[in-house]
Amino acid sequence: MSSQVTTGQVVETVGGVYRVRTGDRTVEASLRGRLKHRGRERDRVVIGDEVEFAREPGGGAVIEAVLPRRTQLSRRPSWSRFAKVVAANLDRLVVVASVADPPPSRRVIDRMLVMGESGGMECRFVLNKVELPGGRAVAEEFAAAYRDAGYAVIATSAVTGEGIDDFRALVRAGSSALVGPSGVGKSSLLNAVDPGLSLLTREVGRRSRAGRHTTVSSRLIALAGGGRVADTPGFSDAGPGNLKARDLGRCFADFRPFIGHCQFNDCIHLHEPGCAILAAVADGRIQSERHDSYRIILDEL
Ligand SMILES: Nc1nc2c(ncn2[C@@H]2O[C@H](COP(=O)(O)OP(=O)(O)O)[C@@H](O)[C@H]2O)c(=O)[nH]1
Ligand SMILES: [Mg+2]
Ligand SMILES: [Zn+2]
Repeated sequence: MSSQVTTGQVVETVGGVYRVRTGDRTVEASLRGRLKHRGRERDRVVIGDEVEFAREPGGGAVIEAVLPRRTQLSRRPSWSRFAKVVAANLDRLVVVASVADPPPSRRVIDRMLVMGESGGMECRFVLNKVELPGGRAVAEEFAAAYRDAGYAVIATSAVTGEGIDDFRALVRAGSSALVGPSGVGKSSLLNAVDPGLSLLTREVGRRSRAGRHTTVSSRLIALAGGGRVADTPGFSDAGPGNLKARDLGRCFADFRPFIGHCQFNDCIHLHEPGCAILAAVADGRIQSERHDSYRIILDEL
């Protein structure tokens, strides 16, 4: 008797256990040793992955195949040179910074935007803590710079509630991952949208409490009122992952109109004569701050 194959989405991984949502049920599954990959990727199975699983006679379920990924979120653990895929098929990456405490860094914001672009996600930018003294001016400066670079910006305060309606509307559609330095207010923003989540704030992370060697889970959290957010512990927010140098320019939304117009096909937009990107930087159509970030990230690839 052959077991029946069903498709579902991985919503939680803990060690070797995968919780798979199918219809309105969630089943616990293990992995078939010889997993079939319907897409090109050969990575491990992560939250958001669409999988085919079979029910076992004993009542369990086994994941047999992973379907092609629409998007992927890759991050580099602080202890490694290499990026790992931590979530698949998310619709968007929400880059979160704060106007102060910690202050926003264009380098850090740009790296995170590259992370989202390289994984095929829609990128949004949230600037939190706008109610702090001087916050309004910082918010306006950053909002103008990033709007100009092609990224919509939402200014928020988890303390006063400013901008929370816009943030809620954003995360209620489809699935999102929030990324940003610790302390900017990611957990606070999600708690403001859905108080029932009771996420720990001040980065009393599950990892730091549990200790380095304890197995921690990754989850896709369903928000009350709709939308899902990825919760992936234990990763530094650094680095665009295993991107090829020649693909980096495309991960800058403001560079894209100029790509393909350089004199040389293999131009990497650093010093080459006839470079359309450098020309756009020279006359202000691309911000030099953005090209500075490009140069720094390219250097690391
Ligand atoms: N002033 C102010 N503080 C905030 C705001 N949002 C969060 N915080 C505080 O910033 C700290 C870090 O918040 P948390 O949500 O843990 O940040 P995370 O590390 O990004 O998840 C906590 O002490 C929060 O109370 C805000 O909008 N304004
Ligand atoms: Mg947090
Ligand atoms: Zn060029």
